[in-house]
Amino acid sequence: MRVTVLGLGYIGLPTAAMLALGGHDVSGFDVSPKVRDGLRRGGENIAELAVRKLVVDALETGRLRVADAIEPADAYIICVPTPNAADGRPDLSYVHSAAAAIAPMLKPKDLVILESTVPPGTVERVIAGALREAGVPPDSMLLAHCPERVIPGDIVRELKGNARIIGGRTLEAAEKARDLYKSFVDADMFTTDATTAELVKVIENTFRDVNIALANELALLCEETGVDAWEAIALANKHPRVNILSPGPGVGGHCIPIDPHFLADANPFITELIQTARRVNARMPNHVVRRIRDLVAGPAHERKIALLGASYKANVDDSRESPTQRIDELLREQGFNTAIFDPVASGFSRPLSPSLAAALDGADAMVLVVDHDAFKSVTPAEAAKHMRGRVIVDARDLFDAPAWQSAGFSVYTLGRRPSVRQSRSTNGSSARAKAVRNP
Ligand code: SAJ
Repeated sequence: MRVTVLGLGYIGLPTAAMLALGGHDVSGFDVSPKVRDGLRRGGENIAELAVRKLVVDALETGRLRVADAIEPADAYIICVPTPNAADGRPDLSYVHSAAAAIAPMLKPKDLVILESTVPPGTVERVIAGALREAGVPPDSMLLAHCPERVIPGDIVRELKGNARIIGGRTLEAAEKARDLYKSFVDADMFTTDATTAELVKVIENTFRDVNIALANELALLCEETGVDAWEAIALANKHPRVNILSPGPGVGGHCIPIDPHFLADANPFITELIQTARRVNARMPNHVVRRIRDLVAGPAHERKIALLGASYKANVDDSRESPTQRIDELLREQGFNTAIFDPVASGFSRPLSPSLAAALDGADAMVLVVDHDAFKSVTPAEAAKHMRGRVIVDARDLFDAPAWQSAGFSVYTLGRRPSVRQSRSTNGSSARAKAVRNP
């Protein structure tokens, strides 16, 4: 099939590459010239290495082209962002623009697939609506919603291996979309109607937000009671029907903190649980900052806090809605000086330190916000060489707290009472087996 992919971001690009490698003739378009140029230079701007390799392989086949304009095709896949507008509601203008842009080139029975995460009803209201506005009868086209489900960090494996929900505006649309995805999806594909598919996607991310909120609430509770939350959650997860996620300094990214609003805003009176979970997660940066304040004595304006990690989660470069953003803002509002180091993040709102040493130089506290693999090798000796103070705040349970304590640091790990001893050995083998924790 001739396929045009609109939006070459973290979903559109690997999807376009997969389709090309699956034998389709794919034209990819992105409104950003920077993105297009980067791809033409061999994908140097793609942070995830497996995705970069996939794209390079696809470009080499000649079946994936980066186009400077939207090209006519038999199938169009819309993978554009749906950010939160200033009023907190989803901004569907990119979805509308994409549908309006392809409208003049559509032929009867062309397939139009929306992959972007959207509030339920968007295919009908926005895509079919845009076609109608352009004088194209939506009933003459095959419209579908096939929500993306891949996790940044493991995109290539999940694109192939994750089951897909294929929601068609009609059964014919769903079946045709499923046939297209068959060229690279090596998992079950379930067909349904478009609005159900839209809802399912938002449910998935809401489930994750609520689950993380439970972990965060338990972390705060454990700090009060003196129990180690990481150990308690790991042990609870030994139950065959319990699977609690990990606490952390907040929930970031462009999906999990935003998508639950699509449900909550639909009816604020019957979505209390979803809204409460959002609040629990949104206040985690405040909790971390309160602990920093407790541990770092003296006037804030004479104190420097080094934040490790600026992206929204481990080993990804994306900084959207990153908890570090909020922690940094709160610290600076209180008068602290801050420095942020992240070896992988891009697009953070303020300049980052050029090196770990520069961030730690003269710092009174080091705060681990993102558990990048690169931070695992930070040692107490290295930190002590540069820091003025001896305070470590670990919001991800990455560091070996006893080792840092032995080296003279005060350590607070999220989910453990700051004053209790940090290591609890039960029966010789540590019950805090990190291996049982969720990824
Ligand atoms: N986080 C925790 N504790 C955890 C897991 C995550 O605090 O146990 C935090 C992370 O640090 C991060 C945030 O939550 O700040 C979100 O990270 P994530 O790994 O949970 O999710 P995303 O945003 O990278 O990807 C999610 C995935 N959704 C689900 O797993 C249901 C992915 O499959 C979706 O495709 C993606 O959203 C999306 O684009 O919608």
